[in-house]
Amino acid sequence: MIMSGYEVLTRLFTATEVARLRDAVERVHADVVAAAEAGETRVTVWPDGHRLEEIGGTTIHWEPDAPGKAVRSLSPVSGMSPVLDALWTDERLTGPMAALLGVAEVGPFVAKLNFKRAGVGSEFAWHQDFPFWYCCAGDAAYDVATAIVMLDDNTVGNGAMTLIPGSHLAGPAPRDPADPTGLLVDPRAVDETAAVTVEAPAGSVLMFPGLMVHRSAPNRTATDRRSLLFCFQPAGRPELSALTYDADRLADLPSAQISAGRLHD
Ligand SMILES: O=C(O)CCC(=O)C(=O)O
Repeated sequence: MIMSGYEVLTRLFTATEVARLRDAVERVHADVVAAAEAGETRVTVWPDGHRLEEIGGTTIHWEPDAPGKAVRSLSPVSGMSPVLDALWTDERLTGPMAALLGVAEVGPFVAKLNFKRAGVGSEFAWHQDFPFWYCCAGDAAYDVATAIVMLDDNTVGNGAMTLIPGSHLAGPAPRDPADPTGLLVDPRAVDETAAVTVEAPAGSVLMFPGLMVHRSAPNRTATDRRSLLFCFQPAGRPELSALTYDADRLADLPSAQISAGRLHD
């Protein structure tokens, strides 16, 4: 685990718990979308064309290419469901996350829902979670890690997570000069021959640090692939919702330069 940097806890949650979590997630989804339709939202279009809509402190990230409207993700979702909030103190998550971060006690950074709906759930390109968090939290972003609770079986066909084991050890990766957000990893710097796709049944949990290089493919199947992403940090630090995104901080991180076929900072 130390070298590979990730851990898969198979069927950490029972089928009954998964059913309860799915209900909670769909209720939060319905509430947020209904509030967005009824109220005034703040719309942001990211440089990659993705449309974000904020309502009541939660941001809806719409699927960029779906016919009709489909939610790609909702974030943050803390405080919207007691069933989801209970995960922040569930020792099955906090114990391994504290061990992964090397601290005695962990607390919340942000909770997010990814929907990857049947047929329309789109790709997440190669990235580390770190640069976005660094733009918000500075060096504290080094100490954030994610537990993905799988609410449906994860398969290659529905876009299971693909990781580059050990990639976290190399620090912030060179970023893709062709990506207008400045957040994605340069695909030329990714050794895809080392990639591992994590197929696991619903109720399993995948844990990894913010520096892990990862992606996920589109969901080409006829069923949803929903996930809860709980991002933990050492206890007592401010949550992401209390911080402000400052894109200027990206200048501190490596950017890619390719010359004579070699990649360097
Ligand atoms: O849910 C997925 O497939 C990808 C999640 C991810 O990489 C992210 O939300 O940053």
